[in-house]
Amino acid sequence: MNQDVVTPRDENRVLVGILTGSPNDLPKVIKVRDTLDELGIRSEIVVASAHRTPDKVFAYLKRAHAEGVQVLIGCAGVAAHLAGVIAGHTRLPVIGLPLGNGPLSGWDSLLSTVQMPPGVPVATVAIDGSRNAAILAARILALKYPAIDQALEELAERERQRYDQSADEALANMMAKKTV
Ligand code: AIR
Repeated sequence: MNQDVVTPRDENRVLVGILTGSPNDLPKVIKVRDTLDELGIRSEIVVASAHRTPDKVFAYLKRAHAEGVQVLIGCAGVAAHLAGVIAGHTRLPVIGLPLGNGPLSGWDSLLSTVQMPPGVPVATVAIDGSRNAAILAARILALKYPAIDQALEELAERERQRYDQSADEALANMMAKKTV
């Protein structure tokens, strides 16, 4: 088995390919997969760098096209060209997740991900915006898959309930969770 691929948990087809520039990014990138899991969307994570292992990026894209992956997410820190390079090699929608590593706290990765030339878009989420990267991928997929649209509605309802609590209720729920 390829050790660079973190395999998803369910048995459906992989719809989202998540590429990330370094194994050191994984703690943040796992959160993308967790949110996709929450929505019932199968994904896979591949460690591949636009600078250090470009051939691996291209090999993955070839496989992803062949296997019917529908949305790609490129995650990287510092000089973060991964999402842009991916977007230059596919017509699939590409989401960029700039990571807040390094001495510039993610400003470098934000700008190098978002400032794409006309014709090669990367839909860039916030620095370390792992959850939004996943939800944006789900919204794209929801145009085609009603079950994902339904899962997004249920997620939104859970969020509504969470933010609709009074402070007392929220504290009681937090305490209850602590004692479980
Ligand atoms: N990176 C790797 N190849 C190209 C880039 N931009 C990024 C990784 C990681 C950062 O460089 O995504 O966030 C530092 O990588 P490392 O492996 O030195 O920790």
